[in-house]
Amino acid sequence: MNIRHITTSPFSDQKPGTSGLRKKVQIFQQPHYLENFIQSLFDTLPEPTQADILIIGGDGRYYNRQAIQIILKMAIANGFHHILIGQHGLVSTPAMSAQIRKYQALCGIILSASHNPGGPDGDFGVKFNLRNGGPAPEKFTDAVYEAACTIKEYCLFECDDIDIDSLAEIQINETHIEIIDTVSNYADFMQHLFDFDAIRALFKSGRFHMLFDAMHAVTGPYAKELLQRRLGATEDTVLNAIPEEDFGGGHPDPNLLHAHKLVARLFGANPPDFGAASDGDGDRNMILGRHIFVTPSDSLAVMAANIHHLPGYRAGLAGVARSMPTSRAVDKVAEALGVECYETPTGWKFFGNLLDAHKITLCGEESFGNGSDHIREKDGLWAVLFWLNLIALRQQPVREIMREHWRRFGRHYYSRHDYEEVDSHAAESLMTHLREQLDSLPGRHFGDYQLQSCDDFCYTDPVDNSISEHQGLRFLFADGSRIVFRLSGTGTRGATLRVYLERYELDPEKHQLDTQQTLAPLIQIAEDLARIQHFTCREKPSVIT
Ligand code: VG1
Ligand code: CO
Repeated sequence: MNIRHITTSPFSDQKPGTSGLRKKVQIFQQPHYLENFIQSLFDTLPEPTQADILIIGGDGRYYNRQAIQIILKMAIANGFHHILIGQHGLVSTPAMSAQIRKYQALCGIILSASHNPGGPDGDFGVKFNLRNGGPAPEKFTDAVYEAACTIKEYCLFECDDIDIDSLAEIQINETHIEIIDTVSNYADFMQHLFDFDAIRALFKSGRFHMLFDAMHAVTGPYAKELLQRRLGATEDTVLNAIPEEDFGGGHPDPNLLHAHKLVARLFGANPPDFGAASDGDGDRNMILGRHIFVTPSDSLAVMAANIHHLPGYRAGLAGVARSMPTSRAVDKVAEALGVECYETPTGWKFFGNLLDAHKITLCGEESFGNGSDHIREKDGLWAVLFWLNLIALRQQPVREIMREHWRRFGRHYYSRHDYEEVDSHAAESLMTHLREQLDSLPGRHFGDYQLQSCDDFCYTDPVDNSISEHQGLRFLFADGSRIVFRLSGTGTRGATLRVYLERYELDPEKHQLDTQQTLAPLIQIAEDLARIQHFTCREKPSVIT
């Protein structure tokens, strides 16, 4: 047997964040770093039985291939009998979730830092999902961290690198390895959820043109298969379709800043009817129409209001959930439909329990993520297909769909202001400064706005009663406006302060205003409350979405 036991010692910085362990590539490349974390994961999982499957894949970023070889050799040494690997090492996050569920796998390891840039100087990450297809719950990630803090040894099977580019089955030692095509599996799955005939007819009419920006990340092959091959969109539909290790030098984050070329097309002369983009690992989405950007929070609300028209969701909604900072647009829909709306902390892992318990059908986050009970992750292309199906059914442009939605439910003007890479201590001080005021602020007036309540968001999971504290500071005003402050759990340098701003407007005459202007008074209040300029030493946010 070629199993080597290698002596190691713990690293102090392996605590998983909002979604897995995310660090600079150079950190992951340190001797034993990836190995320690993976061994800690394997030690926390139940001992694999003959039937247990492990799936490995990533978003194709720099270090993906090397990491897969390391994990593969460790998995063989750790007694996994059956391992599936995405061809070329590629598996999008939603496709991973779908595969885990399809094969009832024990665990899926996703190598991705999601929307963070890649390349030798970029970021790398490891996420792990368990049997239900979703990110491991906090109890599990805490246990992995504990194991990582005391690790003394890991083991590795010594063999040549394995060819992950051809679809094949390989036997090594006691382990059966299969290289699988997750693209066609995922596309087959989507076909059951949406009315492909209706979408095909829409493209065939010749009156509808769309652009999808894969941002040189993992969704390129999936989007080409679905949109161009199966749905008949023209060959020029998918942009930047080839996954690259550095995402073509770009930042694979589908928002107004990083997908600005696509945005310019939709807001320029002769725009296509519909535009969409997704992130590094394919779980995020951005939706655009002619001269209109649909905020992710609004997208969730529109989905909730229309979901029962779609083939996979004829039974309607069991309930909905949104992360706390996500705008309350979906709450209005839930109220009108008489279904429960849950408010969870940021990060997809909190939706898993609600989905498993059939308490919700649909969920989403303001950070360009929506999903449903079809898997246990957010799903970028799924959201795009949802919108295409909706447009095909309603025969209306995106702008018209939004206008009608706001007329019925009111409009939530919404924006997120991010201050990236600020000094970690300064960011903590800002949060402490805010926390110290929580008791004294309610009732106070800020110009026309009266603060009704504020708190440090604490979530009690309605399924397993687990408690998650300090999930962000909420400031609610008498007119329904809201400001939320929280620190990111996915950054890899310094701290990122996120300020979420929201104002509700019922009057249809006021549904076409400029978002930043409409939110200007709240932006000022956020500054007054948190002294952002003072603490961060920044005059303006790094990113506004
Ligand atoms: C960010 C988003 C959050 C999302 C997370 C993972 O986290 O705000 O909504 O769930 O990224 O998304 P944070 O802690 O930086 O705010 V992804 O696309 O990395 O899987
Ligand atoms: Co992502």
